[in-house]
Amino acid sequence: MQAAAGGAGGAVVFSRLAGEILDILRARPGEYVSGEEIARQMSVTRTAIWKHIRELREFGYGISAGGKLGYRLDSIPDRLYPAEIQAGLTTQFIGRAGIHYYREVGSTNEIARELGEQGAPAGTVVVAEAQVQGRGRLRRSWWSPPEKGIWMSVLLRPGLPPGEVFLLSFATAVAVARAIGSLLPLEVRIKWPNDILVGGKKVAGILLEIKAELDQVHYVVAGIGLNANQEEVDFPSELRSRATSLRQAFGRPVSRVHLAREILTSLEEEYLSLGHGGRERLWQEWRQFDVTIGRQVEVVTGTEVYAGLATGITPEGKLVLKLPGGEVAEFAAGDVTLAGVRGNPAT
Ligand code: BT5
Repeated sequence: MQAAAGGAGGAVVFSRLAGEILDILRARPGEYVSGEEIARQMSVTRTAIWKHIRELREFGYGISAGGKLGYRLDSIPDRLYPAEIQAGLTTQFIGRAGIHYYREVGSTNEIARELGEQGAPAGTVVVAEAQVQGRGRLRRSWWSPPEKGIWMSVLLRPGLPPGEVFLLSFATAVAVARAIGSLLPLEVRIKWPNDILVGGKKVAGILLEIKAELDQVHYVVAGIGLNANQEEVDFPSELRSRATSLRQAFGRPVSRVHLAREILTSLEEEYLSLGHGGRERLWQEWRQFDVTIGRQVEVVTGTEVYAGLATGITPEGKLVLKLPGGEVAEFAAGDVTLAGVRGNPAT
C-alpha cells in the first residue's frame, strides 16, 4: 500500500497498521480474534487497535466487535483497494512495487506516466474507482463511472527495442481476454487492434503509451479499461449499442478485485513470455481470440474508409486487407467495423 505523488485528489488508502489488522483478521475467516492477541502480534496498544478498526470500518469493511471475544471480519467492500488486490496476488513484479489507489482521478495513464517520469519501478500499478478524463486512442474519451469498472494502468520498463513495443499492446489485450475467460464462462473475443468484445460489444479497451528515444524505451504505460458492473441503463445512450459490461453478459455482478488480480497475473505472464522471445506464442493466443481475420471489414483511418476482406496480421501487428479490386493494403492503426458477424450486432 502506498501513498502516491501528484494527481487529482491524491491517493486514498488506509494506514499500514489498519492493513496489518486486516491481514490478521483475514487469516482467520469467520472467527473472532481478541484485541489482546492483535495488540500483542502488532506490539501496539488495544486503544490503537480500536482506532484502526474504526478506520477500516470507515473504508467500508464490516467488522464485528464482540467484547472480550475481539473482532471479526464480516464483509469486504467492493473497492479496488491495494490490500484487496494484493491479498493472494502471486505475481513476481506487477503490483508488487506498489499499487496506487485513487477514488477519482483524471486518467490513471496520466498518473502512471508521472510515476514513470519520477523513476517508479516496473510493475507499479495505478487504479481508480473513477476517471473524469479517461482517454482512448486519438484523444477520444473513455467513459469511466465510479465503482463500476476497472480503470487501471501498469508501468512497464521493457527491454524491447522501440519498434517492438507494439507487441505489448497485443499482449495486454490477450491478458485481459484470458483473465475474463478464466473467471467467467463468457466467450471473449478481440477485434484488431485490441478491442475486447463480449457478445459482439466492447467490454474493454487498451491504451498503450510509450516514452522512448530512437534506440531506447524509457517506459510503457499499459492502460486497461474494463466495464465490469454497469447495467444497460447506466451506459450513455451513444455507447449502449456498442458497449457492454461483464455484469450484463454474465447476468450477475462480478468481483472487480478478482478480475484486477487475474488481469495483473496474466499480464505478467504475457509480458515475461514476450521478454523470452515468445512472439509466436503471443500470436497464437491472439488468433484464438481474434474475431477480425476472415471477415469483411471496414477500416477507418482518419478520414479514409476502406472496405475489404481481413486476411491476416503481419508480424508487425498490421492488419492486412484484401480490397475489392484485388489489391492488398496494410494498416498500422485504425478502427475496424465488422460486417455481418454471425448472430451479433456489427461493432
Ligand atoms: C480504447 O480506445 O479502447 C482504450 C481505452 C483505454 C481506457 C483505459 S482506462 C485506464 C487507462 N486510463 C485512461 O485514461 N485510459 C486507459 P479506443 O479504441 O480509441 O476507443 C475509444 C472509444 O470507445 C470511444 O470513442 C467510445 O466510442 C468508446 N467508449 C468510450 N468509453 C467506453 C466504455 N466504457 N466502454 C466501451 N466503449 C467505450
